[in-house]
Amino acid sequence: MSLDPSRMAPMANAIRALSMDAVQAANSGHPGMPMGMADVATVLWSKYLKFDPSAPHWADRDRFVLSAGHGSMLIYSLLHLSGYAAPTMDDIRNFRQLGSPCAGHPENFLLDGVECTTGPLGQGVAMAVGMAIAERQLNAHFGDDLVNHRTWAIAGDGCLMEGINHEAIGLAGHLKLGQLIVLWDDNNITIDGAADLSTSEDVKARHQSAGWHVVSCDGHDASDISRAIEEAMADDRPSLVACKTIIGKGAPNKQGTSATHGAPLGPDEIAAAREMLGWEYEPFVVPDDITADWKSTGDRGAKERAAWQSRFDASDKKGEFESRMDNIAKLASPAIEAHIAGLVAEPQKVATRKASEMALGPLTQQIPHLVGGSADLTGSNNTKTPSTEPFSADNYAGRYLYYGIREFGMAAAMNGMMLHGGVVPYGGTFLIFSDYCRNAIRLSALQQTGVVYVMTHDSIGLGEDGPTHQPVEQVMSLRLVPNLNVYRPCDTIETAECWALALETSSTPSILALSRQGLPQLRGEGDENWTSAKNRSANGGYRLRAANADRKVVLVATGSEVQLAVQVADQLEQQGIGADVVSMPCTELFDAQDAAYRSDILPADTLKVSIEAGTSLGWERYTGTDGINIGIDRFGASAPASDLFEKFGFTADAIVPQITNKING
Ligand SMILES: Cc1ncc(C[n+]2csc(CCOP(=O)(O)OP(=O)(O)O)c2C)c(N)n1
Ligand SMILES: [Mg+2]
Repeated sequence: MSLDPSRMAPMANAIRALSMDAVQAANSGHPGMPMGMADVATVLWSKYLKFDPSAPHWADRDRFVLSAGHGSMLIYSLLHLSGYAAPTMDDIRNFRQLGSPCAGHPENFLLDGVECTTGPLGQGVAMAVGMAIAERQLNAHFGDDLVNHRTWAIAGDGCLMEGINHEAIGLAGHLKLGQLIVLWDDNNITIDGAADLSTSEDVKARHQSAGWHVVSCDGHDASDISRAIEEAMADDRPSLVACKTIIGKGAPNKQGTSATHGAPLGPDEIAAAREMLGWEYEPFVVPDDITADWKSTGDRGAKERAAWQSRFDASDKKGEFESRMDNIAKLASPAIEAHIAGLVAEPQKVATRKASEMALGPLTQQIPHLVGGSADLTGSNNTKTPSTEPFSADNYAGRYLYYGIREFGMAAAMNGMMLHGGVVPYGGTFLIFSDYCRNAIRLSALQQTGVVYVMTHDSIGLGEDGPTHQPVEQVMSLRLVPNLNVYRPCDTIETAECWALALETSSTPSILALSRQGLPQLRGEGDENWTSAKNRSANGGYRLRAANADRKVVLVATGSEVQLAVQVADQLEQQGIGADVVSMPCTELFDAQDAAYRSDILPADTLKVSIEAGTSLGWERYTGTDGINIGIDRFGASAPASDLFEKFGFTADAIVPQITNKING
């Protein structure tokens, strides 16, 4: 159907009314952005966006990202009005209240149609880039018949001002992601006042120089908006549509000012806005004719979906496509069985980053979903395998992204790829630069996207590059993030096990903290005929070696320090002091074990000693306050790794006396 443009103004006003009334009822929220972008959103949803409210998970739907997440009432209005099952009008009435899916900022896990969680400015656009990458990747394999959709993002001045925007548009321009269209709410207002208080950059020229197509329009003129969108759709570059808008449009005294950005308009201004808009209905009432117009916006998508479904049903790629969109959990462990058998037969002393590459060999060979990459550290992160050809503008079938020096952009793009579906991304950088991606890692966890971060050079053990590159607080601080599994494996077999676990937890992201330096293989015995049931890392921490003499000590270590714990145990045993060695590759998984298991591994009547070349704070949870925590609570130094471990007390000779002194009182 094609809506009469004159019908669009009342449709847009329905968004305005719902937004100002919901914010007023909550006495909190952001009316300005939804009111300002109501016209653009109405044109997009009624004429161009490919969606079917009755099938929100339809794989070939367009993706719509509200990057300016503070304007959440815009997407709640759109979903409700166009006929999604949720949010209901009651949900909208309860905007921002406990239990309402209409949270302060849009959350992907609360509502279908909210493709990603937004609010941290800039990341929505960067996730949209990831979605557009995933779309092209799948298109290259399955063709236009099954995968051919656009990714749309609405972005504010803030989204485009954030540093991550530079990374995101650079990547999108380079990859020529022509199916990506960003609609810029060009209102020259941010919280502090006029945007030009803080910026005078030419946003359009910046996009052009990054290889984007740029077009402008009057964001309150439906036909001009259509013209610009059609131009953007026709261009084979990613497009920025600069929509000149008035923030809070419709509120006669406050529109155009930052007063409408993030506060209720107040009863008087709302009454005046009703007058100005000719909106004579009570709060949360939308008249039938306007509701009917809105409901009809989904008709086009329903038809397109039906046509897609017939193509899909007739396609010889149907089964393959379904398995691509499916969870990969079942595939991960079987893929590494032969690899682990090889390690049992022939132990290998390699860095865990190398062990990761070895595990990735069969994983990427057997799991087509896996799309790797690195932020310009491919050779150091060991993320590239023979099965993953580069993904580029000339080869969207590729499975390896050269993200460039864009750690934050990479992390956000990976979130977008995973949220899109059909693709499970992993990406590498140095662990120290996890801080550069930090808020995207947090959003992986919040959004329940099981992306895998391959973060190498995980301690002072990286040596000569010195303290700028040596993680100290990173491993422990990442453990603080809810719903994030931080793995620090100690050898080849643990690394493969952690990879399997990381891929089996599709709604929990994982960080693999991997060593630069070579580590002996400590596992092998008992690992014959390995299957997922024998994945010892699955318990998070386990007894790698039991005490011989009467057990007095339990040494708990991670990653490169597990071999050291073994040396310490040897020396203690020589003195007749029994010591268990517990390897703890993932504290989160250990915490999830039952109390009996945990107290068997960390018995109350022993001296517990943690050894990790990182911040010691936090290890008391496992050692008790009367244990010993061997860590490093200062910045490292530039020197060969062995000298650093010696200087900072990570030697058996330095640790053993601390333990014997404590035992002997
Ligand atoms: C990373 C980040 N920094 C700061 C904020 C707080 N914040 C929310 S909206 C906004 C700026 C608003 O400017 P704009 O994007 O132009 O939105 P508009 O006022 O036009 O709606 C800020 C600073 C945020 N949400 N995310
Ligand atoms: Mg603005």
